Amino acid sequence: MSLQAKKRADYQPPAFTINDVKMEVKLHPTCTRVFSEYQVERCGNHSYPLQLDGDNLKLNSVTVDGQPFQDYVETQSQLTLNNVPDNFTLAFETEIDPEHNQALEGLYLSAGTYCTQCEAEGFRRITYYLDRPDVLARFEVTLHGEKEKYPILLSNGNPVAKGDNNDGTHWVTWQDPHPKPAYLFAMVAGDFDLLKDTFTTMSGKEVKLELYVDKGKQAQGAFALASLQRAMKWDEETFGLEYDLDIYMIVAVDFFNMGAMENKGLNIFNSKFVLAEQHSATDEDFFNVESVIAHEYFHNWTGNRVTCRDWFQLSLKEGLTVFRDQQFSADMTSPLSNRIKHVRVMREHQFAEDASAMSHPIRPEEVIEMNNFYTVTVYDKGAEVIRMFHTLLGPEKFREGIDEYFRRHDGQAVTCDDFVAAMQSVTNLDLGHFALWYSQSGTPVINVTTSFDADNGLMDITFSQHTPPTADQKDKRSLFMPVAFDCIDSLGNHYTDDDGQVENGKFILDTAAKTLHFSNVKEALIPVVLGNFSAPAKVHNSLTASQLLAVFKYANDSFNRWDALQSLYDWCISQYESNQHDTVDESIWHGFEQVIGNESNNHELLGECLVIPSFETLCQKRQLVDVASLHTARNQFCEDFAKRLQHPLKSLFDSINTGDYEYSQQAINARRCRNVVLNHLACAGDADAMLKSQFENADNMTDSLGVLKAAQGHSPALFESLMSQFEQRWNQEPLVLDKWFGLHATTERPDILSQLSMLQQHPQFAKGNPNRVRAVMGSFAFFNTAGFHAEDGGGYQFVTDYLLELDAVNPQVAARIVTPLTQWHNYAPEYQLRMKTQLQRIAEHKNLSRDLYEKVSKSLAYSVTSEQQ
Ligand code: B3K
Ligand code: ZN
Repeated sequence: MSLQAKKRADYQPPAFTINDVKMEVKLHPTCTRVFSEYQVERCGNHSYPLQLDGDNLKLNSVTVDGQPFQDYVETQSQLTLNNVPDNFTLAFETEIDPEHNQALEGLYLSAGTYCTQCEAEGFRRITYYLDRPDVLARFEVTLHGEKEKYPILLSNGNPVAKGDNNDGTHWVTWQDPHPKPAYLFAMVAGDFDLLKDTFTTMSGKEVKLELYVDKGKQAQGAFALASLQRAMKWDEETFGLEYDLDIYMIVAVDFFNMGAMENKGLNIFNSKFVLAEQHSATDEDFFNVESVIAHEYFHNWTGNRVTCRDWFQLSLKEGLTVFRDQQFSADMTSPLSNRIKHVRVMREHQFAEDASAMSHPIRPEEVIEMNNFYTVTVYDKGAEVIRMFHTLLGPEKFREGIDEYFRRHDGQAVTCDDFVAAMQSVTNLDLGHFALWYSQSGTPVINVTTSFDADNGLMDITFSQHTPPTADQKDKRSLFMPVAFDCIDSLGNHYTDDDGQVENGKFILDTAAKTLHFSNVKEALIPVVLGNFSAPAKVHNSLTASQLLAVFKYANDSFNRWDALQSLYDWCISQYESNQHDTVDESIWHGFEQVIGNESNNHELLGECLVIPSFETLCQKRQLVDVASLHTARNQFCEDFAKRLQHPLKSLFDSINTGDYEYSQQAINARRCRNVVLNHLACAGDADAMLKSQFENADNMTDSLGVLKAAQGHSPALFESLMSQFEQRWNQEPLVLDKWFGLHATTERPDILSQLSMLQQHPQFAKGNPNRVRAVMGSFAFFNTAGFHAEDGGGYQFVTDYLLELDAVNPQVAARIVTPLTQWHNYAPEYQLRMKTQLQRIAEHKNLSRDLYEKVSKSLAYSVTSEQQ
């Protein structure tokens, strides 16, 4: 196992390429045989040997141009063939053991289904190959399997032949006409229910759509199929992009390391992002299904047709595809809730990653285990960078740039620089400077300062930017960012700057500082900064409580309005932290009351604005957090909020009539708002009757879960009894049971560790099932603040003990769940010490995976400077 980092700067083009691949796969649980035949071509004039990647394969035979070949060396991770011709046919046979493959990479057999996961470097677990994204080949695959157990045999492209063998097995041959890198390869064998439909593309081609789900789950697949059709249409209308094969297949499986995978023509999905119907799925589940279905579909152009030259360029496909799915979801649902959802992810998780030992630019410079770099930085900050292109260029120019990108690079494996160059070709803006976003890590901070000259009616507003040093990079430069800006006074009048630097509601901050001047001003103006979160930055804009309430009332941008309330909540909680509860005075409570009263019909806005910032978001605005004191302050504020505002909240609750279940945006907004309010009412106390009544009458999962969440923190006895009813009802539905596991794991109670142990003993818990492990251990580590950060260090130790076992089974999932421990730098010294003690235990563990090694060793080596604090 190599623990050496690979560096972006060391990229070399491949010495050989493979143009055509023929594979014959004979499925067997413990001894699957793979016959591979490649047309290999030497690239350029050199005499290097051919080095193929492999991972734990058993090699049975090798031929070159049909002749037995012996001049090779085999190691655990490579097959080196010496003295090969310039153009030749290489054929060999390897053996693998899918049943014991619990890492769920390569070919694995879980719950009676064979399936594959090859991104990033899983194909080498199936056969020897040039397993890198810049080697593109045409694939033909013949799959053989037992006919009775595996009536369905799938691979990429189109089925071209099939037949029966005389030993109870059958076979199907698939051809994919589009050259592709091996990470997009897929195979599936199993027995499924099938949902079928078609889509006629804008040029009139009929595409077959096939969705494969577990037996008996057909009714839960309809929404996903309809989402696919919406995504196909949207991509034609928005980007002019059409699908390019005759068939598009999606298979849902229960054992999957992440959300889904965009294999060419054969997406494989975690069933969590396919199955949805009103009784068992929440509105959020429906939303996620639609967005992940769209994301994987959009990859067909941004990822598959134009792919990445090397894995350092991952954001080329992921940032762009996340941006595309965000735009799609905004068009299908609600732009505001979407934007808020994404900003929450940025603030809670991406800013935390920037501040941690794992900080990296959206295009990382060095990597030990590629699977560790499917991060919120590469994905979500990557999407923010694409969004800034969109903001800076405007939608038309952005589309022109995208068209040019496809015109130049369709069928190629390219870099982020190629993307920027295509965009640059349609604009006069200096994208050279803008491109710093690809190489500079860290969260920029925009400081807003004002000076008001009352005598002359003049006001200056200065914006200065700096990016604190990060673990991976000390020196930072000024970034080029679009700053959406509005300026108001306390009565809601809007002002424009004297020099017209603000154009179309934004200006460009591309230097260390910039000042806007205002004249004829009668009172100190209120700067309203970063509308719609126009750049992935933190803003320090010290507005008073009454100014924040004015922003909520008068700002043009709904995101700014929401954000003003978030800042106000944050400020109130900080007053509670320093025991100055009284500074949160009547005028502020009255302000909140007005928010509720004035917007009572705007369920979308209130559904977002009445959510108090999470503990994780609050952490990002604080240093060396004393967990217990911030947690207590937040809880106290929540309680006061609920009690003081109980009447207006109750009237709001009563005024929202959600009616019979309907999946429409209006109904979703109403349910969301009602459940947010329900949570406050439960916090105020005496709400058991309401909770019970909603639980008993709910005709949908959103409302049932709304009750459980509200009862969880505020009505322990009721929570227990509802949870056991819930378990009985949903015992046979794995996705709903995951919610039950997750609720238990996030309940704050003194005996949480023994609860967790009991959950792990539950007959339906399995260490090999990533959804279950995430529901229990992931939920606990990420979201059970009191339990995970318990002052005796028991929470950290519990997670560590588990991770050490899990690492031997599924290192990818273990490396995800270790994340909260690696973010020790955020907390007060006594917490840091306890967290590092556990990280040290992991570091000392024998046979640690590369995945955990990379994250834990970096985290332990990190020393935080005062500048970073
Ligand atoms: N491209 C895959 C992610 C693969 C993760 C490998 N560890 C899903 C997606 O982003 O669409
Ligand atoms: Zn993706």
